[in-house]
Amino acid sequence: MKIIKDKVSKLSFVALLVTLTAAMFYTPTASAHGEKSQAAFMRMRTIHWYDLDWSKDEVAINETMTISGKFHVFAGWPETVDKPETSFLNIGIPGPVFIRQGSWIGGQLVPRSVSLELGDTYEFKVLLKARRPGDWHVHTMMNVEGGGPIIGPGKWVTITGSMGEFVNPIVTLTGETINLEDYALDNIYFWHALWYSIGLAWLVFWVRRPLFIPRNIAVMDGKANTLISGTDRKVGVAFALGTVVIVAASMGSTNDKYPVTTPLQAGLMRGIKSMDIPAPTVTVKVEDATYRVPGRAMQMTLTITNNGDAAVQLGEFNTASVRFLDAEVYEDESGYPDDILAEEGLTVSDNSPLAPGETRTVEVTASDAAWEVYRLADLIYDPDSRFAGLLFFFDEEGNRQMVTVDAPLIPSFI
Ligand SMILES: [Cu+2]
Repeated sequence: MKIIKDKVSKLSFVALLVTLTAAMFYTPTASAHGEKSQAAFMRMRTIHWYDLDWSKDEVAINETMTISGKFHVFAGWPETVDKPETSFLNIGIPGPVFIRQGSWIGGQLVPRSVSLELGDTYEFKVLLKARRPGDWHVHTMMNVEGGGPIIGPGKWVTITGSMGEFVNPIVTLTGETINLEDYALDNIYFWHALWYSIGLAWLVFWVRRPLFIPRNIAVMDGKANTLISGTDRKVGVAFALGTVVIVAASMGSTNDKYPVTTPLQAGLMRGIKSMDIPAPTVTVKVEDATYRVPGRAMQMTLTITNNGDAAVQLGEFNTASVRFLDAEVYEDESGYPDDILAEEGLTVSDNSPLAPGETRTVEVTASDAAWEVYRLADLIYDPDSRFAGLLFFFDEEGNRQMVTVDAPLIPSFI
């Protein structure tokens, strides 16, 4: 009976180990990053990305491309998300398929976290170097402490060539040129293998005897003392001492080999320069807003007042990186990703130029499958179902003004 129990518990242990190992090694290639699963209110009410430009659609290994544009930090930032006091400008890609060679906000290099001000708009640029061939969805992204990664729009970029050719040379502060791609790789393999085998030896030593159930029975019977022998104790001490000796000795030799080291740099940069955008001369009041579930359309009643000196027309509504355009007023020529560009998605009940000094109440409809495909419509199931976005007005000469809107959204199921 005891032998059978031993066998069963050993078998189940091995099965568990195999499952865990398999789970660790099974890593299928991810091509997108769950951008659609991020809560709609996060994408609509935090960071608004616009005027984006992916400099290339196809790039060879070792070549560079840039992503540049602007982002507006929404003044109606949700209460449930920490303010962007510690934020890091990032790129959302499936693993290190590119390396980031530099990123800039307002012209300043930002290798660290930055503090962003609500209501401000910033210009940014990220320089990427291609590392792994394939088709990748490349997103802008802002990591906000307490808020998580806030994803921007993604565009497919193809990397060609072979990963074996990728190099990442840098000159260290001591004047040595190294290739970061394979620097000290042998050492890394060695240490992983060493600690892995020590761990495995430790496991095997304990696993080759009766496991959980027989040991539990022994403890229940008051025979716990018989479970650990003198040899077990000696082996335990040998493992402990061995570990300490290996760590101490290798630390000594590492310090000899690399006398100058500096810690990884971290910290917060404040006072990042935001854009000087004159206050818009157009004001917009959202009278009401509804989302029609069957029509995949959002309807807003807006009262627009033009306090400027040129007539304006509404050309674009941008929310969560989905752009709804009125094709008669504005056409996008930037090569913005198709799936989040509704070229004729914006309908305005009266979009004739609004003269200076004039006020007009209009019905604005933003309709596109993107509401469902990008799961923005999920917003209506939020306890605080508000929508937010950017409205762009254009005058005759193509001058643009940006107005933010932020209002409750009422769903309609008929
Ligand atoms: Cu993606």
